[in-house]
Amino acid sequence: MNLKRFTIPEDHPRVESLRIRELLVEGFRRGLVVEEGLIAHGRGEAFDYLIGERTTAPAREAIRAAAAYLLTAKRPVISVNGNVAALSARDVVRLSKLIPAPIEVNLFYRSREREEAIASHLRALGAEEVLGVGEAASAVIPELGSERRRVDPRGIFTADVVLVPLEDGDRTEALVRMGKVVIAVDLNPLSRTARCATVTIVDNVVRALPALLDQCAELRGSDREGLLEIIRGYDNRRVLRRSLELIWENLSRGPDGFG
Ligand code: PTJ
Repeated sequence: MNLKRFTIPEDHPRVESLRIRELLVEGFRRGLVVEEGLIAHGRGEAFDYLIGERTTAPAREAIRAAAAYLLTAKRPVISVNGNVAALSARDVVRLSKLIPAPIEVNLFYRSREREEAIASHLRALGAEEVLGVGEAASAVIPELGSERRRVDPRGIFTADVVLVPLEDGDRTEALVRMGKVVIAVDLNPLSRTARCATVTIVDNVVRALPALLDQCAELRGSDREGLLEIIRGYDNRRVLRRSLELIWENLSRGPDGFG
């Protein structure tokens, strides 16, 4: 199936951003992404612009802490929604093998068709087992109204560390209430997800996941005490504040602050 409709000129000044959009549109046409996911991406793009469309120093600090949490976890899990499947499925599969951690499909706009489409997309890229599809999501996150409450007892329900790249806030809050460590990737440092998560990586998921892979590969050989030291030294409030200050600094340079 040829999903390409338009050619993006290589020399376009915003070629990278346009390519990312195209991945989402392709994901939408394949039934992975929901219409609302395209809108959510637009909000993300606006914040990406404000942080300078690069992985900032505070994001790198969060990525380091995220790697330390994932590598010391007893039962880590990677949660995947439609946007993440369209943008970063390959990196999710790589990360799942490297940590190692199972992948669970967990959707806000849940439908069996999308669950299956996302799971088979991940399997086609090498995922061995994908949790959370259909009846497998038989456990319930307490005090959560959305469809995201239904989770796999072998995955998110019993996990100690949950990676939620690109998320809506209510589940992050509920997972933290359950005593879990939540690592979020969210371009909006002011979102509820960003403010509730244990570790918030304020970065585009397309840059954050490759950086997290590199960081996990680098730290994998470290001893447990060294990783726990990274965790103890991490302060998410400070990192969020620093991300906001960077946005402020970019804005205060005025029209010349942006490329
Ligand atoms: O696939 P589903 O059914 O689970 O639905 C997925 C969406 C994204 C539609 C759903 O989770 C949703 O509505 O999310 P929100 O509440 O719009 O939140 C998405 C957050 O992700 C916002 O804070 C955006 O700024 C942020 N965001 C969007 N694109 C990216 C991003 N963060 C990192 N990388 C991106 N590419």
